[in-house]
Amino acid sequence: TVGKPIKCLAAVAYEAGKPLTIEEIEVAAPKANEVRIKIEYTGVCHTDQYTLSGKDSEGAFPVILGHEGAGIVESVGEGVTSVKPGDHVIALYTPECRECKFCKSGKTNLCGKIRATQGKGLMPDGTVRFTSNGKDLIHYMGTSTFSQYTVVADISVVAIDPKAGLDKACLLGCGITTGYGAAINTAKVQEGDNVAIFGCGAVGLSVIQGCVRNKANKIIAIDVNPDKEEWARKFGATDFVNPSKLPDGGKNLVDTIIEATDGGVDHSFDCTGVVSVMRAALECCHKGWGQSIIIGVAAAGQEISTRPFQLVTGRKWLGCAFGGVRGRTELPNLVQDYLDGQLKVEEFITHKRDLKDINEAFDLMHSGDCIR
Ligand code: NAD
Ligand code: AHE
Ligand code: ZN
Repeated sequence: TVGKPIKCLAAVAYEAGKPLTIEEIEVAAPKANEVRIKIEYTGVCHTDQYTLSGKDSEGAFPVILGHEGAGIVESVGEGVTSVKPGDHVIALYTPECRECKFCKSGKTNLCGKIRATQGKGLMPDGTVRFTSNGKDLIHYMGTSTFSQYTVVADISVVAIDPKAGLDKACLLGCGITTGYGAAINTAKVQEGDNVAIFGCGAVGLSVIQGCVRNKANKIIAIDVNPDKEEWARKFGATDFVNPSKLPDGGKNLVDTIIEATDGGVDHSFDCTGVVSVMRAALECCHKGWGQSIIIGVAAAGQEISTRPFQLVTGRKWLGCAFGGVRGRTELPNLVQDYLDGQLKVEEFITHKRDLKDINEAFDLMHSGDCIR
């Protein structure tokens, strides 16, 4: 049977730097190998704000943003076998086709199958499923969760245990999985390691959670927002440094961390997207083996730098997207960890807003008491 378009509300970003417009849009039926999802909940991630700001080199408008969403499958196109109507699902901005060179390598979670069209805001066939007053709206990160209904590729969705509330599960669609995975999959933090986490938003707090799980020794959290100290300690940080409160205004941040850890940390994580912070994160690593993981997303045109000597003397600079997690294979296990009480998720939820008030959610992101 051929599905019908659905009219629903969505938050449309018409222009960089402007608030989202809540309006009725039309969502076309899923084509072959596509899935239409009724989005129940979505988080707002710093990356949505970054694209809305106009600093994303791939950013394009008008667009429906949002990439941290969960919902219920409404209908599926021809050939879809992995999910069915009624399934509770999380949308995946990092798809998993299991047949491209990347997926088959076993070395990365970065699936290549639809990356080119996804980056242009298009479905894999090069067209869009959203219109407003007859005009096309583009997709975002293959997910576009700031809409009551969205359409995604079937490789960009995973079914989960319906026992997990979708208001919680949506956060596994980005922030929590990203930080937790970076600590466990990418850095492979070991028992007794010393670590430094720069930036204590949802991503940084999730890195802390992964380091605690792997029994790290010193877990040093760094943030310029003093309100984040309480948050970092609640998630298991053993130390907190506010660079702007150091005697020298932060210039000695790297030395402070090196002194506190007998020569530097085993692992550091940038969860800010600020390139000067990325440099500090690398340079506070231990000579010979310390590694720094870049998670933060930096504005178009920004570049990282350090003295090559930092790498000559054995430090490593790494990075990851979505915590190195293969969504279709691994997310059901993370949901299970949450259900078993092994993974904190509810703790990240500080504010809830209706879709019509989504612009408030963007404003709240800048306040210290808002995590997600
Ligand atoms: P957030 O805004 O909630 O948190 C960022 C934190 O960094 C805030 O607490 C802020 O006070 C702190 N900060 C800012 N500048 C700082 C500085 N100079 N020194 C120390 N702390 C500073 O953001 P989030 O949602 O947790 O995301 C964090 C970053 O990770 C963003 O850049 C986001 O775009 C990126 N991100 C990347 C991935 C990925 O897959 N690689 C996934 C999710 C988010
Ligand atoms: N479009 C940006 C790149 C942004 C970016 O790196 N995004 C991450 C996810 S951030 C989630 O909050 C990602 O998945 N990267 C891998 C990829 O293939 O995009 C730019 O700078 O052009
Ligand atoms: Zn995100």
